[in-house]
Amino acid sequence: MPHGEFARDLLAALAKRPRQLSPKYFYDAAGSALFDRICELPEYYLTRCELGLLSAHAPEIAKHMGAEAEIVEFGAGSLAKIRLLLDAVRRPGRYLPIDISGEHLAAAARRLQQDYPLLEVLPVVADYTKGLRLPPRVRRGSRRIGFFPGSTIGNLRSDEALRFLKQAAVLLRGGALLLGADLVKAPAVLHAAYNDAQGVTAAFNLNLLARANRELGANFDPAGFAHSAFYNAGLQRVEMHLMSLRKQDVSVCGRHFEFAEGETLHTENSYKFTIDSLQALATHAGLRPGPVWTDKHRRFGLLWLHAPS
Ligand code: AVJ
Repeated sequence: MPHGEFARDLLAALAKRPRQLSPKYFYDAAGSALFDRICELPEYYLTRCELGLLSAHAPEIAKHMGAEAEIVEFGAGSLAKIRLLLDAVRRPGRYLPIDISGEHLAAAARRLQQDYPLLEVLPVVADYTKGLRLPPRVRRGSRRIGFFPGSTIGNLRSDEALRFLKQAAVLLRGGALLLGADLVKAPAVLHAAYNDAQGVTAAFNLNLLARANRELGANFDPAGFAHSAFYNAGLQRVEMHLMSLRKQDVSVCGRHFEFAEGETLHTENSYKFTIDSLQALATHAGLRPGPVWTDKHRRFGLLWLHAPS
């Protein structure tokens, strides 16, 4: 991603009230490494739960995918989850991981290609929340299966989520979308997942300021801000903020901004869903709900959503 976009969005976020920035800017190299550590935390059940569902049901999911399917992964990251599915697919067709971070994606795609020599791996550098064009299908009639794991859908506003699902319904016509999403649950469990004892999530959140300092020559004092994460029950979402601990001035790209004590920069929303709310949203987007896989505590859901032809 060009640095210009980060500068532009951060300046715009600081200029408006309330101050809010897209969570996509968490994921520079340091932020991606911190996110990988979050996935290993005892409190952060999401990744473990989803990996458990994927490995337990991979044979059944592979049957739904069919032979020589073309798998399109939205926001592909480290490409760990897809391996569980690829291992269960008899004849893999083509795999198109889509991510905004080109370097990260290219390296992960090379490693995957080495481990699955028969699979055609075709990385696509793009922002899948914007209009997305994919290379033509390998063969006419080959089935396209979308994969959107990690509850990344929870980072989108409801209008963005709807737009994404509508786009998926078109791109995957005749195939299906496998969607992983975090479910509404006891606030204490959610609170712990975003306020871990080791402070890794706090470091992940605060890295945004360090990134602005590194890339944009900003002068944020990371010690002058605190990690704040809480469950907003009315809106069914965990909110993350960076809260100014005192009145302070910050300069970014030569422009000055004042933070009052207690004022925040809103850095992320993580919406939580019910199976019903997800299926209703998907139906509204033109997808047709199919099988659902969930764990015994109903913490996380994997939904199969048909894309009609
Ligand atoms: C990868 C966006 C799903 O919202 O739970 C983890 C990112 N933020 N801890 C999430 C995240 C704080 C994560 N998603």
